[in-house]
Amino acid sequence: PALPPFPAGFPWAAATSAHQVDGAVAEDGRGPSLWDTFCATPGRGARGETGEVACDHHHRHPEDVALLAELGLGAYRFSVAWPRVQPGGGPANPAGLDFYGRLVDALLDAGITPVTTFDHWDTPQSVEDAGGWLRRGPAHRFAGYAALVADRLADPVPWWITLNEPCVVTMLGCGPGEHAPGRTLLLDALPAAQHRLLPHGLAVQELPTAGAQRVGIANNHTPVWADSADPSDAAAAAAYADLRNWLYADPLLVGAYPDAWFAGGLPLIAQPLGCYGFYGLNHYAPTRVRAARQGSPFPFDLVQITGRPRAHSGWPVVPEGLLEVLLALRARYREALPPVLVTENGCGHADVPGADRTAHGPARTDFLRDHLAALRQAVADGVGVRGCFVWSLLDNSEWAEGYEQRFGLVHVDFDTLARAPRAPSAGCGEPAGRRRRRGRQ
Ligand code: GCO
Repeated sequence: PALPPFPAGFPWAAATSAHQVDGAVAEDGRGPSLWDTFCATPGRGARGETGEVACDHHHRHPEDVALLAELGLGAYRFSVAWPRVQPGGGPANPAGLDFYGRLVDALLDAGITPVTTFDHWDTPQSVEDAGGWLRRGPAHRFAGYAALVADRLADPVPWWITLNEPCVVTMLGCGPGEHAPGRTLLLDALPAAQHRLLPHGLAVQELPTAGAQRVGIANNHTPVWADSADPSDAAAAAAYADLRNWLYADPLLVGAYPDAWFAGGLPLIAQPLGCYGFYGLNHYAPTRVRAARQGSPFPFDLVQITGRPRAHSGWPVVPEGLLEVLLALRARYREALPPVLVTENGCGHADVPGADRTAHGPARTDFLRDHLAALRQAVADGVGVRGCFVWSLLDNSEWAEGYEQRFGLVHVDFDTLARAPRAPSAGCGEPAGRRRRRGRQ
């Protein structure tokens, strides 16, 4: 049977983040972020690509706001670069705050709702130099920074996201070191998980005083599939789900850690649910897990999901995974689940030489259509979803992968920085050959 349409006024939106689009890294008195340092280190970023110029959103934001309006999008999720606003601790850098003030004004003038992330991974290098997220100290510095931003922008900005995907900072940045800051601590990285949630708790406490009204987090969730019915595979899948999904959500929503592996900090992290305007869900793909083979450093092994199309990132395309993850959140948290915003969903495909770069091509069109159908099913099933942000507005720097994977609704030519909205016609699909698997989906 046909699904009912999305509710009238359901907000359609797009997202970006500062490191991935802003560029202008040495302007305005901005200091280096740990991602600048990581990308400048030989062998870290693909093809030596950095965020120095990125999409030059810093200078071209008026054009990008016009594109959002042209696409008919009602909201824009962007992030404030902490090292632009407060590069070394102490008072705010006024020129840095002014940039975000201009961006917010342009959005409001165009009738687009700003949704602002305080920290989308680009922590100042000065924080990392002082021990980074392996220590508790940055939590307090983050809360001070968030208050500076909120003092300036809270009135016009209705929606605030404290952190983007703290799990990735622990699981890719400090565990295997595939992301900045590039530490290779394996399971000894776990303190970073708690130290990433402390600033969230502090900010949630303090932001309403600074006038911020709807505050939430953007957590990445993946359905975790056991590779077989064998109890050892099921136990491995449960351990992975704890580490990857629930460790970052249970403390916020039910005031407990999912497992005895974790400890500490709860009084700060577990804020009353009334503080949350929404829960942000980033979702890309499910993960298949089996019991660890001998010699594995983790209590599970990841197994490739086969029989599905793949995005250029190597991630399997499983639209019903979005429905599965929304139903799992509702089943786990029930009335403790705030209204959900899908704060990221999308797919990256490389340009195909000779193909029309300004067409989405069937792979991205199918991905978006089928994920929206899964979202519509979740809404029809009564999950309280309040809006959806496509990742991303623009092709941009995909972190350590550089600029090859294109996630944009808008094509960016990285030689000229010219933008061109993609039309939903055939033309740019997945190039044969290079399909690398990444650790996070
Ligand atoms: C993340 C980030 C985005 C990514 C996107 C595609 O989830 O990793 O929020 O910055 O670019 O998810 O990988």
